[in-house]
Amino acid sequence: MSRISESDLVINPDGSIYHLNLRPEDLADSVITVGDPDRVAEVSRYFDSIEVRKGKREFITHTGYVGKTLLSVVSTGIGTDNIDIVFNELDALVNIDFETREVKDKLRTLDIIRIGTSGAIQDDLPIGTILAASHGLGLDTLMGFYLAEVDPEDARLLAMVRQHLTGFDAVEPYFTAASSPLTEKIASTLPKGITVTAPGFYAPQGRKVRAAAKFPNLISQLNSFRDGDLRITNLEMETAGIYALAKVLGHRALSINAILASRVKFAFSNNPQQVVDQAIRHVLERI
Ligand code: R1P
Repeated sequence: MSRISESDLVINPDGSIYHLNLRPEDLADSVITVGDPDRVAEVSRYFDSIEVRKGKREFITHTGYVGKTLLSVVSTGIGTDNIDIVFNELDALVNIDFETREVKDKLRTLDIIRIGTSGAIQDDLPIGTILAASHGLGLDTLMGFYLAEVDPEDARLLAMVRQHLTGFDAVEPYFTAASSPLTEKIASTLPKGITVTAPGFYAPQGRKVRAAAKFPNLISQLNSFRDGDLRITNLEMETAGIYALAKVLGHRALSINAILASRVKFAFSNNPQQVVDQAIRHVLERI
């Protein structure tokens, strides 16, 4: 096994990983990720005990027990650039020996569930819906930097989506399915659809404020895609990166979206906190 250098994998003097500020023993095998650092405590308030509270920058972690299950909840901040940091560091914590800086012989698989907020782009998905991402469609550039094996079914769906998105030349999209076992365990009762991950909040998600959008029909192009019952349901900023990097690293991932906005009805939730809390309770009751 080759040794990973000090500049490729930065370990702090106290033995913690560079950004997450966690030591290997601080992390559980089941991980909930949230965007907002304040949401970490909104999840961990349901824990029976909190064993670890650590953090740095936007990356806050609480690890504790729900019944006999040890869980970590980690905030990622916004965007797939942060997902790159969080997922590589979560994987390093379990799969790299920090003493020898070598990849361990026996690799561990994490179960990673995102609880995030999102806007719906189908008019039958009202504000307040808790929606599972069956797939992540990335419109950001993260996966242009990794070698990833693509499942034939994901490749087929991506080719169909690309054909459907005529004139969209902003990026090279990528497409990855959710973990089937996690979907069965956590999301069997939830509505599902393809989640689009955008590299921004405004024009990259079809919003119009002052800056002119290059793709003014982005929402109608996305929400008119169909493959049988499968359709594109919502927009956010992390899921596709989570699904694709989890797959590259051998972890299981699922993204649960609290729908706070209807992008086709031009409306936003009156009580976003309640919707997010409902998504948190849904996941914690099934994890
Ligand atoms: C944008 O406001 C943020 O909200 C959504 C988007 O993915 C983006 O991170 O998710 P979170 O509420 O989980 O951060």
